[in-house]
Amino acid sequence: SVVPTVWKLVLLLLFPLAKSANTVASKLREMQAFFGLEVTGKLDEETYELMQKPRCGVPDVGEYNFFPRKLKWSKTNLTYRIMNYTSDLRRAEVDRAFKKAFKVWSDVTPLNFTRIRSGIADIMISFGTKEHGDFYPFDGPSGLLAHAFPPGPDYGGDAHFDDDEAWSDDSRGYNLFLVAAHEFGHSLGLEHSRDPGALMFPIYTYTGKTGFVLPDDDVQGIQELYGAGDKDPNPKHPKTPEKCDVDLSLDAITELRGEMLIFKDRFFWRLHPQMVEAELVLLKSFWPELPNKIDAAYENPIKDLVFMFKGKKVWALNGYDIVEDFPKKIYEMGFPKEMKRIDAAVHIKDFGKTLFFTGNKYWSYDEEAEVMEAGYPRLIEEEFAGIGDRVDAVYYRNGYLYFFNGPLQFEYSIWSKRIVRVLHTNSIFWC
Ligand SMILES: [Ca+2]
Ligand SMILES: [Ca+2]
Ligand SMILES: [Ca+2]
Ligand SMILES: [Zn+2]
Ligand SMILES: [Zn+2]
Repeated sequence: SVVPTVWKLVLLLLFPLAKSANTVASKLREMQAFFGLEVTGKLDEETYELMQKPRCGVPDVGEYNFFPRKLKWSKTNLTYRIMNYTSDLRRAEVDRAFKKAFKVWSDVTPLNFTRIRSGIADIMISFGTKEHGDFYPFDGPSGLLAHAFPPGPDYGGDAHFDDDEAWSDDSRGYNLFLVAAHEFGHSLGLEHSRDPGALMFPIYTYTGKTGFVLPDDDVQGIQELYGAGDKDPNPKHPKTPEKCDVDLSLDAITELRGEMLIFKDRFFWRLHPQMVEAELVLLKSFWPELPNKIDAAYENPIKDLVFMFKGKKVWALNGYDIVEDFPKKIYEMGFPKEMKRIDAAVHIKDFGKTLFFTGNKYWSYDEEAEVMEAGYPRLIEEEFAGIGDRVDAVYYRNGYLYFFNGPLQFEYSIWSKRIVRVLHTNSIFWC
């Protein structure tokens, strides 16, 4: 068999019903298809990496659902009861996390949630470890974080949280509010989403301290079951970008060790040179300490560092790790103190120079001497005629600069100093 024994154990933990190697392979194929990986049925590195990530214990695909699809409550007034507490948080903090998690769903539906303190509620909430009274045991720290049952009598709607996790109300350990909001989605009848931006995506990502807003994909899902509510206090639900949208514009582009990273809102696409299909992931799932959205990025391959910019700050990243002493202020690189942000950055390795674009001007930075070059800033229009007077994102390849401005992309030859082609922004994805 191609699957080493220790991994077989991992697989059996994840897929307790998969008894034979054949079933394991078919489960792997389902999982790979769900997450948009190459479907091999084999435990390759990418699949293994994915399996290591902290996640919800509710299975992703059809035959592993606890119950058939499309279950929903036939009433709009639902009750919940908190049966016990974790020792990780104060009781009031736990109460607040669950209340806020229910509000995520009541804000966008006609549903109301009332807490009761005795008797049987529709949604019974409890903390437990390992085997905890159903046939779906937890697994100790990390791995499975929680699970919940779809609407129905008895266990139906109930939500269980693994008390071997360190629960928090911030970025440490696992954020109870975020996990609870996801689980209550199951309690109301939602399944997992393939949209990496959705709350119902099965993998846990801490999304930051700023106020949580339910993503559009989840709103569509829950409103399909229950309809919309009277008034939504926060009607702007973030949509996940579509790579083939003809109006697609970009925030930033950089290479990272031979891969292209293409940034848009909370996300970036990873584009391997040999792969046609780009993978969309949340910025926070790679670099939890970075802001949710960045202005500009570039790679210095000699130093093996990627620099990312947001507002007046710059971060240096060595793979997954933020380099010590970062973030720094951009004026430490030689920019004027009053400069608020950088729009785009690109490293031209043939010259050892990095160009920075902001507003209608650009700077040139000498990477070896680590100083801004004399004679800058200059006007973009003077050096790069025809690309417009601003740059959203830019990258360099084989003598060409690719400038992105809204839905258009300009291929510019640095040798002949002119635009060679004008393309749609989304053509970077071969749309
Ligand atoms: Ca119940
Ligand atoms: Ca666990
Ligand atoms: Ca930008
Ligand atoms: Zn889940
Ligand atoms: Zn359980």
